[in-house]
Amino acid sequence: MSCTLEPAKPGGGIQSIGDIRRITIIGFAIALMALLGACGSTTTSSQAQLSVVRAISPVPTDPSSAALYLSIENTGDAPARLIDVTTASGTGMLHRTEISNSGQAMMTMVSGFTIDPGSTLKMAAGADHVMLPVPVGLVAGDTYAVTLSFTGAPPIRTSAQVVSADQVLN
Ligand SMILES: [Cu+2]
Repeated sequence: MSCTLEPAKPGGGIQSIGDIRRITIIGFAIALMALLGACGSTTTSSQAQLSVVRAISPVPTDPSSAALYLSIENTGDAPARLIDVTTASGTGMLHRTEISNSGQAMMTMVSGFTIDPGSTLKMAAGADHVMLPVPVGLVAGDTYAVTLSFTGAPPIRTSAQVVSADQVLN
């Protein structure tokens, strides 16, 4: 959307040069207010509003890397895209699990997950997930910090809960 400056139309009844100057200034001020108002409303009316509903990780089987299942809700009116997940230990990879023609589950790396307005991105075992480096020695009940980066929304810092493996299956 673009902002257009409407030409100011000073009214009739101009009596002198002084009046013309004053009307021009007032007209400019009104046009400027209209411009700012129009631009302000276009930037605030359409944006993603994200909240992390759930962030769980099964106890890592590999000591320094874990799967992370996020649920992220978008209650805004514009889409956002999760493009990066990091921990203090490094950057994760966004994975999608696909079933091959031979019936095998295969993980493919993707560049992001789009979260449409009014929808929730629900990662799960055997579906969308994040694989990421985590602190060594995590046990059920621990938490670790993750930073989620998006296009279309500011980053979110949250904490992932480490749970027993059977708890991620439901
Ligand atoms: Cu994976």
